[in-house]
Amino acid sequence: MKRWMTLAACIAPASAALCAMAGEVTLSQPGFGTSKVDASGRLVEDWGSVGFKLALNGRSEPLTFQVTPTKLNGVVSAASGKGAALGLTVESAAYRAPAFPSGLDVLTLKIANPGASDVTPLLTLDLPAGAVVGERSVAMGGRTVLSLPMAPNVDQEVREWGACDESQPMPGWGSPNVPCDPAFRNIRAGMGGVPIKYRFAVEPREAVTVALGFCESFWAVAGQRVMLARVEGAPRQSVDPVAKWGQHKPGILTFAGRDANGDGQIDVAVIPSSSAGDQNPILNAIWLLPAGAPADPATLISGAMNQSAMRFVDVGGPGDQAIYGSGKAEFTVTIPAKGSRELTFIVACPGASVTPPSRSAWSAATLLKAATDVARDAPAR
Ligand SMILES: [Ca+2]
Ligand SMILES: [Ca+2]
Repeated sequence: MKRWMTLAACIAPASAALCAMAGEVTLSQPGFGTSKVDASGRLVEDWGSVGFKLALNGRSEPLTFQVTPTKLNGVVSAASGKGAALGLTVESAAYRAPAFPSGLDVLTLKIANPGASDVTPLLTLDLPAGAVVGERSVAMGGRTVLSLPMAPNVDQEVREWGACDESQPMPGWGSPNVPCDPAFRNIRAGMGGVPIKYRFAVEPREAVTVALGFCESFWAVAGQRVMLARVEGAPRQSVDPVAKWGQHKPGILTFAGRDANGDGQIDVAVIPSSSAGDQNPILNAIWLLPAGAPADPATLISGAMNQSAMRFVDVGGPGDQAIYGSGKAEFTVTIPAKGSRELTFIVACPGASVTPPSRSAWSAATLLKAATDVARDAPAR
């Protein structure tokens, strides 16, 4: 009976999850690319695949799963995995959620501890080379591919300076129509309202002058992309680049910055003004200069101070970098005795990127409810 049902499901063209080769399960939705959970339980996407390892008391084991197709809430096609490592049992579930505009894959791990005392294993994400782990997300080539259920342990390489957020490099976005440094052609944008954040190592409590370069090349009229620029230790400044300098015209804001909290870093952020019609902040260039040094805007815009600056960043350009080097995302997870812990990862499916948790209204519960509602409303086949 069971075998017959599986074959019947494979004949129905829109039936996800049941038609793959033995041991692997595909995730799909009409009109969008498919993903799969392979026979060992790794979720395979167009950007790479993600798996897990567990470590406890100096021992480390990869998590592999027995994968079978299932229906969550009786209707949502999913891949169900059962695995065990280091005395813990782990159940996984992966399904496609109908999120706008192109869907998301949802991957849930439930780690259960059958023992009589609490344990605190280290859960490691096994990610492709080149994955950059951020504060609550993982990016590949500037595309946010994973939203993390909690902040990972910061045990990866931390560079002297870099972007530390989910903003996207957009090389060539700017089209300044006056002579200026080519850095104004490349930007980062905080799509969906994510802040553009940079961090620079300085001496603890050091004062520096920070110059931020902007050039608006989309809006022609003022009042659209209004942003707030913040540099640690200095009053924040509101900026509407078109109102201040005009469309396609580079401009500079300068700040008397200081490492106010003494952690040896200067924090820089550009965020959307809450009232702005366009909530995607942009940033074109950053200069760090000695405190009190002249910061003449025209000289900065010409590029003449790039070499002498303590630091010059062509934001979104070829030398731009994330503050975190490639690394693993590791989570310290305490599992209570006779209890369990559930973690939900939101994963970019083919062609899509995910919104970081700070900007996303989705939760594990609302994603499953949306998928369930859509599956229940789908015409019976
Ligand atoms: Ca600081
Ligand atoms: Ca730039």
